[in-house]
Amino acid sequence: MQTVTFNISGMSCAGCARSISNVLNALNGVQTADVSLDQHRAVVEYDAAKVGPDVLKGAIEEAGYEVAG
Ligand SMILES: [Cu+2]
Repeated sequence: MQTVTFNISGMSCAGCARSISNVLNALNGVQTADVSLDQHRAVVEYDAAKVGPDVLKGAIEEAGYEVAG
């Protein structure tokens, strides 16, 4: 398992964090997605054989949020 952290802007409430969490968890290869509204951050544990940071980042952006770094 690999872990990656994304700094996310555009989250304004718990619903946003939940949306992002749902989107990430729906991806094949994602083990856990821990989204923090307070820290504007998502920590994702994933199987590198199935998915990568680019796909994870793309999914967050498609959900309507911005990823910085
Ligand atoms: Cu919200």
